[in-house]
Amino acid sequence: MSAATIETVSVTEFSTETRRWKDSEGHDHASEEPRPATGSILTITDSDGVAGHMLFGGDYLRDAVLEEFIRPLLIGRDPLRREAIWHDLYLAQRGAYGALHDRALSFVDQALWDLAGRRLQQPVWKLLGGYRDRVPAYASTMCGDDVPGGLGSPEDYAAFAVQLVERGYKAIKLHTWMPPISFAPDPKLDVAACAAVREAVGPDITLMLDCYHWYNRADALWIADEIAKLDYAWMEEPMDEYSMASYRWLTEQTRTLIAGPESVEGKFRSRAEWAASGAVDILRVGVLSAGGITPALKVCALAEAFGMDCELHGSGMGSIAALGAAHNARWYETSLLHPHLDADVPDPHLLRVPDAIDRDGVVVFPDEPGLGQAIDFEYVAANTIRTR
Ligand code: LLH
Ligand code: MG
Repeated sequence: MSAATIETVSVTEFSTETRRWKDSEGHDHASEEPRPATGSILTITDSDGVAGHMLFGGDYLRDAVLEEFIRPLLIGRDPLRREAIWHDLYLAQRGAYGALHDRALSFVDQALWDLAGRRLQQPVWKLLGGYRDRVPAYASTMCGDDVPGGLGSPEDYAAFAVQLVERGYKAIKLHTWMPPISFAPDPKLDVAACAAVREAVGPDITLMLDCYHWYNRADALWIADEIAKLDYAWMEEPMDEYSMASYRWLTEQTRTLIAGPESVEGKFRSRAEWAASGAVDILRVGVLSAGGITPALKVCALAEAFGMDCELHGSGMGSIAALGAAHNARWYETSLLHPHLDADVPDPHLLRVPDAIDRDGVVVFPDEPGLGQAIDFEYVAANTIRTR
């Protein structure tokens, strides 16, 4: 039987609405009213007419990236040979000098997994081994802000944490204050927020901290030691992750488990250095930032070999698929939450919230073939700006 081959690679841009906005440093904030937005879908179609899709926001797959790198490396290939395609894209990155970024690899990899699931009529999390069919989610808060009724003080975090526990969450990760919105970074304020939340939710809720990302070693160690007293499960990214030596220094000295890296480039290779150096206790990887599900799973296996948990950064159905495979991952990180945002309401281009959290704070994985992104293709068709 001859294999199907990839015939078309296209991006559809459509009008939609969002209830989030990003500040100049890329942190998400809640919007009281929905704002107009442009969504994009990468679609890869094979010679049997089977298509795989990847939904994304932002202008990340420009014409030059599609024309110069992606189409030449995909068209005519067997879409099920993801590892071969991913490896060729990875090799092309060196000479592309940043033009072919890890997000592009991630979108292609996820669209190819979606295609595989649709072709084989199976959900991707099951194709990847189906270690589990559900996972507890931790509520990941937005950063602190200066919005009335938002996240302006330790008391605000405590009040929001109570709401999240009432909603069913068994774990909460605080993102505290980061410039440019609100205050200057302040270790004492971070610890005060951690203490207020612990006091409000009691001892049985798992808590984590992701604070200002550019503290120095002394401040990071002080915060880590203080939150150890509050029984925080881990701390992440309190310092610039380009200094792996600083993380090794911190990890060696504090009782709080240190998780990372999140923002460092280098996919599984940089994570191998972090694991081998003892720079963290919990190894992290993002499906979006590390080039897709395929490389993220290599990090999970690497962590397993080192006897470490692997923590998947970021929400999305690619993370859910990876969580279906990795038995050393414990939690799903929700999209960033805020008191002004009802995360149970889907964006208009979705049929439902694809990673819905049940009343026990658990995500039950979808049964449908592919990634289960719940894209409303009728809405997309009615609101298409252009397909290229
Ligand atoms: O700085 C931020 O806005 C957050 O740290 C954000 O990047 C978030 O994705 C995160 O760190 N999650 O773990
Ligand atoms: Mg983080």
